[in-house]
Amino acid sequence: MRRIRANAIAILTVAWILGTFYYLWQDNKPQSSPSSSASQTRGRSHGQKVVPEAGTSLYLPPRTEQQGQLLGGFDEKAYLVGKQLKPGDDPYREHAFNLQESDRLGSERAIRDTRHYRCASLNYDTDLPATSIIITFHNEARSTLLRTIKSVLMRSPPSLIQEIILIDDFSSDPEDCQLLSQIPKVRCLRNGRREGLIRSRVRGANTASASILTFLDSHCEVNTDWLQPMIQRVKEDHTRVVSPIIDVISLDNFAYLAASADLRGGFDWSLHFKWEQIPIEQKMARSDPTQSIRTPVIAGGIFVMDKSWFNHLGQYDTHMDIWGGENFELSFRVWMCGGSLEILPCSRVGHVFRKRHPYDFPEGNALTYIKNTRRAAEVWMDEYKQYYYSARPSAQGKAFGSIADRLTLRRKLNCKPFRWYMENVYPELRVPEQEAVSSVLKQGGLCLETRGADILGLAECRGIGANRPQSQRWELIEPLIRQQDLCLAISAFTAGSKVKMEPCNTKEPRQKWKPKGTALQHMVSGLCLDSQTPTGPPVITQCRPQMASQSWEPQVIT
Ligand code: UD2
Ligand code: MN
Repeated sequence: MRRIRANAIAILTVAWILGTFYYLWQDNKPQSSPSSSASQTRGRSHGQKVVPEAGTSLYLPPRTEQQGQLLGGFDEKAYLVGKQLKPGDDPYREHAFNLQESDRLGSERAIRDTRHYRCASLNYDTDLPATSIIITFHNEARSTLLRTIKSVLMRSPPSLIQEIILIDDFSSDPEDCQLLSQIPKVRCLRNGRREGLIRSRVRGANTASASILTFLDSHCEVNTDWLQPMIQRVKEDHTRVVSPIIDVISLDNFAYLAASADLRGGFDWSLHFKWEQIPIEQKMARSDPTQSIRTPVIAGGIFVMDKSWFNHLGQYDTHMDIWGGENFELSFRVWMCGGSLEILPCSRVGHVFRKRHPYDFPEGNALTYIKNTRRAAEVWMDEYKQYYYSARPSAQGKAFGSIADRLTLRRKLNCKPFRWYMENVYPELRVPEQEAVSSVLKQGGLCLETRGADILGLAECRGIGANRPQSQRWELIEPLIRQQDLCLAISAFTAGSKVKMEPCNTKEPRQKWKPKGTALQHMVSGLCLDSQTPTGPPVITQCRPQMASQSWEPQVIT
């Protein structure tokens, strides 16, 4: 009898061990990636680098006592079954990721703790303030949305989660959101029309009751202790805006992959976001891998910010539509108006990076991106916006609405110029080499010329092409009007003041000009270059459009 019992125990033990191994194997098994519509690549992971896994250890989520009650009366099975892929459907069609894999995973899976091992021994204040989590979505898959919410509830200290605010941006099925509000702490707001993520987040922020805001995309999974480092940094200094390292959730097999910890956010002049290596000097100076990383811009979707600071700085530009550009606008504003942006390596959040937008843009994808980035450039980039227009010529002339309110905000907040941002925050962003194009400045049949050291006047245009004399050749490189090393400068800021030549200096306000119709306006005084009499030296006078003496036609010398 005793032997039978011993055998039974032995068999059960072996079965248990085999079962455990099978479970581990299943979990690590690479999934097949079916052919997909994802071939229309747009490279939207912006160069996020994934670090190969070193000795994967299976991390099981902490089973707190609360676990069972995390979802309250919410019927998870019914919610997920309500919207599953039908046999034969393309699993990538609706969401631009493999829905079949996402559904198969379940709502609560173990993910590897991808932080540097030294992060685990850091301590945080015991009295950190709670946060409102804000998640906006438009037709998100139920399985990814629920996994985002559950990961937050599972992997955050409950006392830090005041509420989770979902903004349903007019998804086709209102129940996607409504049903989730049965989960304790989850609130659901539905837009009466499609607003886009920018206005939706502002709506969420306006109803948030905590003093700290945390923004997440609707297809994330937060990792171990993701929240404490971010709240700690914001508590210490409310002007900091902080982001985690954004790990990669594969859009094909939903594997959770660690992203490189040596990256920060950057961009090129077309305002295209990209991940880039931390500059080498900063990398060398980093003795502590848990230290925060200063970043010129944030990716945009996942960040923590003090609510009063968010409001004080003007929330978002709510005239931006649907998607895109708001991350630049927010980043420039935070840096230029007295705050800072950083990435915290001890906070990790996974995100499904996609290769195309799975949703429509009512005004079209390209026009919307141009409108949004153009608003950011016009409000924040000062004279550097010319590089944006050179990199994105199609933006010229496209509608972008009124920016008067945002310019008022910038003035009210007394923000620094974009030049300051370039010199102090992002000196690595190179200003494109300007091709010096020589022109003549024609007025009627006459040309502006220099006579001797610094005297100017109008004279008959001479020579053609390469035979034009040097004294009639001008290079218009905003804001300067150059002739070799000398630049056009006003002698005083009052109307009637003479214009002369002096050594070029881009920081000299007397040398800054911009085109205004066919006139050339001095940027600081607002007065225009005026020939007055054809023989005398030019002066600056009140701008009067259509005045012949203020009309200058630059003609490129070929
Ligand atoms: C990145 C950001 C994203 C946003 C965007 C630029 C990350 C991880 N993601 O793009 O948050 O800053 O760059 O704008 O940094 N959504 C709506 N209404 C819409 C369109 C989108 O609610 O009309 C939601 C969408 O369901 C998602 C979020 O906004 O939860 C971001 O959209 P995405 O995931 O398509 O953007 P992503 O990750 O490519
Ligand atoms: Mn996203």
